[in-house]
Amino acid sequence: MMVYNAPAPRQVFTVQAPTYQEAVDKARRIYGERVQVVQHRDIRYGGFLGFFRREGVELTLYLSNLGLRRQPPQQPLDLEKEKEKFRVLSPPRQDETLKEVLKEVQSLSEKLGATQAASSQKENHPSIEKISGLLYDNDFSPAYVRRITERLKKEFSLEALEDFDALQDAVIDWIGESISLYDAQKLRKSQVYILVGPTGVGKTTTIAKLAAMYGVVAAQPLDVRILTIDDFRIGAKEQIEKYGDIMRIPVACVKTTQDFKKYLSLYTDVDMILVDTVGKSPRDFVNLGEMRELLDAAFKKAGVHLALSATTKTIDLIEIMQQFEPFGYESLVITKLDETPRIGSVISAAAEKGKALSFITDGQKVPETIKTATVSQLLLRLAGFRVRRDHIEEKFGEKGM
Ligand SMILES: Nc1nc2c(ncn2[C@@H]2O[C@H](COP(=O)(O)OP(=O)(O)OP(=O)(O)O)[C@@H](O)[C@H]2O)c(=O)[nH]1
Ligand SMILES: [Mg+2]
Repeated sequence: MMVYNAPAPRQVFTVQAPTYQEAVDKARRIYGERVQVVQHRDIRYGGFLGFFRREGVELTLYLSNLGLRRQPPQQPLDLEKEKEKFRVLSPPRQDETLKEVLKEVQSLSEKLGATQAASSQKENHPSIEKISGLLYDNDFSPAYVRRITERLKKEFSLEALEDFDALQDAVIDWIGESISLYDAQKLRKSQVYILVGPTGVGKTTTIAKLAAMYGVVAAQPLDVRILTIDDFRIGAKEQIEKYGDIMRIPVACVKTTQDFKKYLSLYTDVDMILVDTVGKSPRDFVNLGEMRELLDAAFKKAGVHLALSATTKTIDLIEIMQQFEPFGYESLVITKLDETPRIGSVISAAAEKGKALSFITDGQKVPETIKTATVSQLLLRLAGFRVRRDHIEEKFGEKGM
């Protein structure tokens, strides 16, 4: 919302609107109940470069101190009375006042004209176009880019827009603020970690990385088990068993809900049970339903997390997120960040759906290519921007650690 400076008492100012009533309403909305009409005149106003100008009314007003005390704040303005006041002020003896008022009106109209010109200049300002180009280069969604450019137009004056470095700093800060992070500490409490997601995004690999992270390389390794419900494809079970063997972490394959329940009751003393799920296409709802049933068996102490590949377009990410919504997933794991220099699609989709990021993975090697997501790591991946590492680490460094 535009911020108006309240005029000093007795200082005149103008308001323009299509009709007298709308002008009064607008004045009261902006300046409050104390507005008093000094004069009104018919004008042509608004428009762009002289086109699309509309007919309307311009009121000259001032803020009354007296009226304030007499009039309760919420009492509607009596239009007839206001018009009457205008008529009272009109007679010749008020000539001097009117002259002054008109002079003031003229200077205010000039100021207003300048503001309108500034806002249209901002519209196509090279700095804003450059920022928007950079955001698109990073694959941010059109909606996200629009939000940023609108905010720039609102918060930066025409002169301030010339300082491109300051603009970049602000935009990077805003992007950082739009990223929400999942508190990884919660994982230790939920015991069962279930990773869902579309085919081939890297669920199995991520489960292996998490098993290593928590069960092997941690300062105080947890007692970890892996369950896989991916029993259908040739080689799928072997893939996760191979990792399990190397890390000496037991891997079990579950085929039915009964199986799943059995393992959960067997593993009551285990610190963390990582569940790798079958990678069906998110469009395959029947299978999602089956999987949901399986997951329900562990639901109370389980946290579901959604794996998404950073190489996916925003619009597809949003569709996938929507289709996995019935699982009530708690966070997003972003995989394959090494395969794309562009992180805008992931940031845009997560911001749009209000989801938090927990981990990012950036390679095929197990276990070193997984990290707890931090704002700084993501911002440092922005291409084309001048990213000040010191500044963002100071501002966001602690988040997600
Ligand atoms: N570059 C890169 N490749 C990855 C990453 N994570 C996984 N992969 C690779 O992506 C491919 C698929 O990984 P999987 O872990 O089998 O994926 P999945 O989601 O379990 O696949 P399905 O079980 O078939 O749905 C493998 O070649 C992995 O090595 C990553 O962070 N970066
Ligand atoms: Mg898999």
